[in-house]
Amino acid sequence: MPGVRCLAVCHTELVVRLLEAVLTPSAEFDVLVEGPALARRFDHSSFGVRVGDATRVDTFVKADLTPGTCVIIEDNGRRSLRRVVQAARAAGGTLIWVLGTTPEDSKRADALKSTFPEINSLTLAELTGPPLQLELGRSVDRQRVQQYQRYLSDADRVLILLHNDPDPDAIASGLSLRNLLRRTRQTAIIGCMYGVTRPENLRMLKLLDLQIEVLTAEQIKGFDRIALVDVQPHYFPGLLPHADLVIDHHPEQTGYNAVFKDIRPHYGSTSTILTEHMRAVDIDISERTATAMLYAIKSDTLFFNRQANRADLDAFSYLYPLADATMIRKMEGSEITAERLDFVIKAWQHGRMVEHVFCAFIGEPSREDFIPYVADFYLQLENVQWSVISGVVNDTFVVSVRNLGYSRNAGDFVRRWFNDIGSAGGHRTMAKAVVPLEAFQQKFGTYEGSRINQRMLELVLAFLHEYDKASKDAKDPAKDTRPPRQLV
Ligand SMILES: [Mn+2]
Repeated sequence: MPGVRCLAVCHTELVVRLLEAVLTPSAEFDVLVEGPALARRFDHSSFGVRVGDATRVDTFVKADLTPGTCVIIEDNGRRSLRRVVQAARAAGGTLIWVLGTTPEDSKRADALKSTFPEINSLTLAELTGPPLQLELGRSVDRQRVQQYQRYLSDADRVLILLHNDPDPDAIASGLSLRNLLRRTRQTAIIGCMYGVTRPENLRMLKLLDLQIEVLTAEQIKGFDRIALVDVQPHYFPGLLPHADLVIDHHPEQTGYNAVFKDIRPHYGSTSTILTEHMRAVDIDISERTATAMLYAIKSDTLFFNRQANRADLDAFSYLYPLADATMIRKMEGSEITAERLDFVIKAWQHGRMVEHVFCAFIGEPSREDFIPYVADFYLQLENVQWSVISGVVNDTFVVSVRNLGYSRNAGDFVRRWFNDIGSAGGHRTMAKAVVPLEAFQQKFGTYEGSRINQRMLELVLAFLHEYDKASKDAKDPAKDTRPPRQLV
């Protein structure tokens, strides 16, 4: 329940403890009690405790109640319940649950609903299972989605902007948001500054009959409202100091303002966030949209091998029956094209295999995606545990690393050598570094062809041996970032 805050008005320790068990640590949880005696029982708890009169509006105001706060009010059978609900509403509360502890309470809750139709009721039994968490999260999502839907509804021209060379997650997120905004390809453009290049992504567009417009900075500025999905405004330096809506699963960035944003870095894909948005407002998800989103979740999480969590699995299982599985298989069919085969052969001819490491420099491919493709390819070869493929694209040195079952982390390898001269990052099993060729040459020496590959192999082996050594003598692993001396 990212970003969910709950404020509970409680009268008994049992209910406070139950709510704590159900809500923390995923939600921010505060308790409001009437007297200091009850409050003292929670002196050393992880949640906030306030003492105050819950029939007073200012008690809720002081507790920072906002329209997005989930207010849970324990029904203790007293007549003051109605006044507590009134006070919470008057203080701006819109998401209100009345928690009944006895069977009579549900009748009282029904009576209360005739005055306040928007309140929800809840029983102790419902409290102990996951449905509560889900329901609270969904209510917050619903409110959030309805707000941005309203905000964007009167705009003439809406742009849904994606990052360069959009991947399946960006494409599916664009399509999903267009559905959420109830717009068509005429009234909401899905666009980017540099179009799709990877063959499998082009194939996805073709199979799903989707269009991504390529736009200039000038054209982008001409839209009434701009929403970004799977990317944040800092990605476009100087272009978007302000955005209307940002939905993304990459780490949150600063330096821009957005009217609405929903950033969830622990999610495996932006499509997962948007699946939750669609479910929260009960929108019909078409087969085409479900197919795109399912494929996106699968590919962004590498079928759950990369960072993924419960939410990704939930979204996946929700979309699965709605999607066209055959079409996904067509999109996935790892396309062997003639030009890819050229680089696979080149890598085989010039690469080297040492200690289960396959290392190859493939020269200057016309596109960057040949490099990860070749890296993936050689990880399938028997005895290969690390595949390290490098190449030069537009004066940039690019390295893709894949590993399988080796104890060392691929992300650590690229950070170890390339973090100081370019961008380097990744996970245990896959990583990538992109550095200016000049910076690479300054740090590691100026070489050509097979000598570059020799140097890369040295870096890999040095990294792997450094680890063996460190784990053997269990010393503080020396943080020497100098390149290793060259092997002869
Ligand atoms: Mn993504």
